[in-house]
Amino acid sequence: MQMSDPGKGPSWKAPTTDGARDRPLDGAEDDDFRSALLAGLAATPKRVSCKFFYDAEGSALFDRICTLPEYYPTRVELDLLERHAGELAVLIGPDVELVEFGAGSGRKVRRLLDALRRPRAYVPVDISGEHLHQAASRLRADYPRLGIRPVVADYTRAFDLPPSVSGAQRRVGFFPGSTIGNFAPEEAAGFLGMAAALLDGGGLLIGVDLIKDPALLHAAYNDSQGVTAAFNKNLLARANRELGADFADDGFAHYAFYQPLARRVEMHLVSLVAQRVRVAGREFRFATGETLHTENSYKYTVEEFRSLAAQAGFVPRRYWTDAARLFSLHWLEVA
Ligand code: AVJ
Repeated sequence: MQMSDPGKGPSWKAPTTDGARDRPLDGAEDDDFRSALLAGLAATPKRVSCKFFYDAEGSALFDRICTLPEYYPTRVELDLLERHAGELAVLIGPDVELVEFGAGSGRKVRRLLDALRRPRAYVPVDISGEHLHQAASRLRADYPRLGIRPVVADYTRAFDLPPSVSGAQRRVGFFPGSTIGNFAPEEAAGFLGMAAALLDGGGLLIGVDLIKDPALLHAAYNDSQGVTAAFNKNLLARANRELGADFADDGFAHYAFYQPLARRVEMHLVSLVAQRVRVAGREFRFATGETLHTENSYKYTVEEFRSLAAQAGFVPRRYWTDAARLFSLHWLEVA
């Protein structure tokens, strides 16, 4: 596995397109869907960042993925948060400002907030103002004494946090769901280095999906109800809705597989025929079998992840896994 080069140090820099040939354009220059998709379709092999999955339709499909019997990460992580709530509260300590990278559905952060003693503030960081607004208003009703301070930012890049609220003892990051798996290991090290700087004096609670029997990974990304396929194909439907593209829904197949050498699940949309597609007034050709690479989801062993975190400026403290060792939750303190 290509761990980040320790000689490069953990300091965060925005990922460049260097070495991007074999991965989606995560963190590359293009922030908006139009320019990112146009650039990704012109590249060889074709690719687009998985961050564009999450329009309203895609977010709803992702919420359904989280309830699927084959998709263990959500279920196992929620269970770990509940099972170890008491220990988490002790390790994390009272009066914290909780910074969540990405505004989720709120289920996980509620479980954590309910475990903590007198959490002072909740700072969700998300690229979408709409997600932030929803996350904030849902929580405000149930946690009236919690300061809620949404920050609109792309956390795959360097960004600043507002000053801590008064009374907060330390800043604690929360990055659940193994979303870190969307970064290549060297990018993950960069993200962790940036997080360590933001969370100086505090720590990070992070969920990390584990290497396991590929058959279980395969099932998790090829569910029997076809929800993951619909989630993947929604990217094309989104291009049709927003960019006047003319992707044919039956022209592409969802294809997801675990690549044990790269230690990642790859998702692709495979062209079933030779075809031309128009996107925002430009034409692109797909050969039969050509793919648009839409996502990587890297998996780790517990020890690999702890050493990655250590290289990035954290002291790995406790971690928890389920009995079947499907998923892990790590408490990291800033060195
Ligand atoms: C949100 C990135 C953690 O990689 O498992 C679920 C996204 N993709 N099914 C994952 C996803 C297909 C998910 N993450």
